[in-house]
Amino acid sequence: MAAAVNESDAAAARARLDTLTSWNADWKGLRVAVLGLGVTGFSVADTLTELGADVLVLAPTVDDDRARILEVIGARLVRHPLDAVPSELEEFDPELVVASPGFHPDHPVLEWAGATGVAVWGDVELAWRVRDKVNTAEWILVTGTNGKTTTVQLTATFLAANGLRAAPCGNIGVPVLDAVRDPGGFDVLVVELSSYQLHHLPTVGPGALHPWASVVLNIADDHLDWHGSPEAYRAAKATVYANTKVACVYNRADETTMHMVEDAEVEEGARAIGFGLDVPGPSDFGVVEGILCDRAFLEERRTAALEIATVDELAVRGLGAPHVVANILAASALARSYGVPVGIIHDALGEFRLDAHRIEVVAEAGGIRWIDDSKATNPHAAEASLRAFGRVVWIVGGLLKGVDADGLVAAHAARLRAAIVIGEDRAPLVAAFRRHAPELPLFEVVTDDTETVMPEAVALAAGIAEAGDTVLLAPAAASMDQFTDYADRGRRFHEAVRARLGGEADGDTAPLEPNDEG
Ligand code: UMA
Repeated sequence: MAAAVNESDAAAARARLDTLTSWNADWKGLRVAVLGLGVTGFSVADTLTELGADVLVLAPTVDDDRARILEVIGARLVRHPLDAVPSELEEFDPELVVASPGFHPDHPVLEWAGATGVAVWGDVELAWRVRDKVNTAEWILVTGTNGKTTTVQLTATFLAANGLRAAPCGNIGVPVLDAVRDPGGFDVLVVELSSYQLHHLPTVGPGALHPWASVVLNIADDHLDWHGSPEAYRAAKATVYANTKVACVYNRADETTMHMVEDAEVEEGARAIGFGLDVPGPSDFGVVEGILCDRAFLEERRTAALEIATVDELAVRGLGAPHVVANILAASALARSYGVPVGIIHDALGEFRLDAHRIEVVAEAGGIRWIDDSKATNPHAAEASLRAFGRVVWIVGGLLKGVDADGLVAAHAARLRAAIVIGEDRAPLVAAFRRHAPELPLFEVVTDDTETVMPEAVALAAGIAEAGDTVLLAPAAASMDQFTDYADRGRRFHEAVRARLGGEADGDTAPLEPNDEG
């Protein structure tokens, strides 16, 4: 298939790539194939053409506006299903391939690159190499199975409250290259990294990141269909700690994250900082008698702690669910590593609001609370959500991504009033409920019509929920089988609840209290 591998050409190309560690390096004429033309591919093509590289973009589907802009900036576009290696790619003979995060490691084009010795980078590596375009910001890296986006937003909020120019970017939806090229410049980039992005990042050599601080918030099985095994998924996540300069933040309640820090090659002087909902040791963040505390970034940490906020004041602001408190502790550790005073963090929390579709109260009527946690796209996130409530009517299901939800059903069957199963992968969930909760009222929404899934689920829930119950949309699964994305799924849930309740819903919704029943 591929043109014969010319090893000396490949070695020469790699030697050249090693020198490309600055915006001002010689990128001129470098032949780069860009895989995918979503937000990432576009930011990569735009950057590389500006640098003077020779760019060929390969994509199966292309937004017309982006196609037009590519033409203007001088990048070539090949529309191809990419189920095999396009002949145009072989003729182009790239020195580098930059892959969008969604491309699976054994995608035919990436296998071709491996076989022919062509280097493959992700967009994050390219962004790191050209990070000196405007001014060189420090990078704080955030990954984990759940809570990434909230933690990135919290950290950036705390830094900004201290007068720093902080950019939340990465998997959160803003390509890192867009932040790096922002003409205003930033002091700190707070980068959310998915396991896909981490998979493509080297930990040594000229493309390796050297972050100021880094965190793996938690680890549970997710994206197994992409990575192939839990071990490969964990290995990708662990790379976030490599070369950290100041603080490796880990979750005391999740030993895997601690071992990742122990095994990481970090820079001299970098500290391991634990966070958790229990009492913190020295060098930790935690909770003492309802007060969130820093016992890491103060001289007298053996004997004293700094107060950040109380769980009660967070609960009043809808930030009291245990997993949200954990995210706040992690973000505080990251911000404190950069010198943000605890008083600033306290005051910034007063203004902070969770994004939509994250344990969002949709309505309260007749003593029944309707909660949208559509962002719970895997069992681990749904677990945190279920734990935050008492008696629950649970709307669950979608695409399970190769992950087993059996344990989740077994662990929470006792708190359920009923389960309503939606989505394409209903069979394993229904089987799990039959196995672990044979008496539980169980309903299936069999339609796959986007318009009717939520109205049907909500009608079933309204029929069975009683005063004091919570109807919880926490699907434990991805949404793309029936919805555009998790936000679309959540929005349709809101609409269905409002349509169902009409004028019944109470005007003011109560903030979430942390639940101590679970
Ligand atoms: N494509 C293919 N073949 C493939 C994969 C992708 O042809 O095998 C094409 C698709 O047609 C698509 C294009 O490549 O149009 C875009 O690629 P992409 O799926 O990598 O998406 P981007 O638009 O570049 O967005 C990516 C992240 N998407 C994924 O990782 C799937 C966005 O995360 C991220 O916000 C953005 O880069 C900026 O960094 C989204 C996500 O769902 C929110 N992430 C997953 C998650 O959080 O669970 C990992």
